[in-house]
Order: sequence, then C-alpha cells, then structure tokens
Amino acid sequence: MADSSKQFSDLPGVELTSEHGLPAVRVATAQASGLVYLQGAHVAAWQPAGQAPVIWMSPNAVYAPGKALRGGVPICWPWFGANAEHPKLPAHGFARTREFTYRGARVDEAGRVELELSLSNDAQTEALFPFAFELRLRVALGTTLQLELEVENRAGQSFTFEEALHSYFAVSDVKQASVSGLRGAQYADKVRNLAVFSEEAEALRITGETDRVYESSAACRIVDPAAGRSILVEKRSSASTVVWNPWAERAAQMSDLGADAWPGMLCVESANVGSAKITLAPGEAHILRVAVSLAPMTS
Ligand code: TA6
Repeated sequence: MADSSKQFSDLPGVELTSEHGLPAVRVATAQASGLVYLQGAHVAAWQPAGQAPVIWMSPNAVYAPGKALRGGVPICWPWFGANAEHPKLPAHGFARTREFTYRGARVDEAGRVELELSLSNDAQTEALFPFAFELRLRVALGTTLQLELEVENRAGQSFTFEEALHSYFAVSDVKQASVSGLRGAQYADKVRNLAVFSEEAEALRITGETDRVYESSAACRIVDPAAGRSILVEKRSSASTVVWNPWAERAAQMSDLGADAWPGMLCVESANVGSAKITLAPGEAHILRVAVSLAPMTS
C-alpha cells in the first residue's frame, strides 16, 4: 500500500551519520536543518532557515539503544500511555525504542527533503502485539514540517491500535505561552484522575502540571509572545490532541528532563487514543498527517 510513486534515494544535504552514538539522518538545505534518529524514527531537530529551533530536545536526554529519547517527536504506537491490559509493558508502546529502516530521501513538491523510515513486525514486536504490520514515517523538512505516520495491517485479521506523534515544541517561556484551537473540546485530565471537562479557554494558558487528552480534530496554534512567533499545528485523521507540560515538581522527578528545562517545552500531540483508537482490517492502512508552520505574532 506504500505510495510507490515516491522514489527515495541519496540526496545532497542529506547525510547518514551517528549522533550521541545513535544512527541518524542529518538534513541541511537552504530551507532548513533537521535531524532524525533511526531509533524510533525520532525527529529530534527541525529549524527553518533564519528561525530559532522549533522542535525541543531535553538537554538531559539519555541517548542509548532501546531507551526512549526525551524530546523531539516520539512515535507512540501501538498504545498510548500505560497499556490498558498489561500495565507493565513499556509506556507509549514499543515503536519509539525500536530501530527503523531508513528507506532514503527525496525532494517533495514544496522543495522540502522528505525522508522515509519503516518498521515491520518481528518476534520481539509479536510478543507485545501479535500481528503483522508495517509502520512508515515520512517526514518532510523544509520551511514547513510535515509528518505522515502510516500504519498498514499485514495480518490475516483486524487489529486495533492507539497512536500519537508526541511532539515537544520549543517555547521561550511556557508560563507566557498559550494554545488556541481547543475551546469547546472535551478533555480527560490526567492531573485530576482523568475527570472529564470541557475546555472554556479561547487561549489555554499553562499554569501548572498539565496533562490533558482532548477529543479534537482541530488545528492548534501555540502562541509564544516572548519569542514573537506562533507555531501552527495542523493535522488530518487525528481525533485526539494531548497537551502536556510536567511543570517543576514532576520535571524534577524525571532525570532525563530535569528541574530547569521544563519552561522551554510544550507538548501538543496529534493522536488517536482512547475512544478514537483505530481498527484496521487486513490489507488496510491509516495515515495520520501533521503539518507544522511558523507565523509571526502579528497574524
Ligand atoms: O503525553 C503526555 C504523557 O502521556 C504524560 O502522561 C507523560 O507521562 C508524558 O507522556 C511522557 O511520557 P514518557 O513515557 O515519555 O515519560
């Protein structure tokens, strides 16, 4: 089901390298620079030319095989958060700690460099998720960023999964930032025992530990006045939005985040979780799409 019209190969400005001891693809073009680790097909950096970095990586991230990276865009799959049936299984599934196959690069219609990486089932994945599948991430890095997470069911029976592109965005000060686009949406608040509320704020301000799963297919805009910019997060085929910042106390308990770094990050995640989980019949595929762009504060 992969889009065979897209030919991926080697390209100038695209380099297979090793960062912090992990294999990665570094992109450096006139439009932007970026970095994607093969482990977890993990986007760790995106910086449009002339702009400050948009994707946040923890200064205390631990770079080790099989260890989830703190920051960037982790892929949560095939479950989100704790596994409902088997809570001892790794949080957010296994995709983010598995090494993906790098399938090459191409230049897309917008002149961005698009990379493709894939992960298929094996004995390790089948022990946790007993189905044949292929997961593909296509990431286009340029003046704008586009992510496509494609799941293909290669099993002989239907399967159900949750998914998230757990994006960590860089903000100059989360205490001054806000998120618009969620007004009227229902959300389950993990900080208040998953109690359900309706979002009343036109622009959601982060004033403490925030961990909310919104039922929303709408675009969000992160407004960052101290940086004089806003980050627009548009999405397709995603019915859940997660907003997360651990704030001081929780951050201090997370060694790979640390007591000082939390004001510089805000997660606005494009997902399909809980009642929005996806079921695919054999041979079917689903694509979650996210497009990220910057806008000056004036607009
Ligand atoms: O997306 C928000 C969340 O589910 C929070 O509950 C918090 O745990 C965060 O993800 C980070 O999870 P991690 O497993 O990467 O420590």
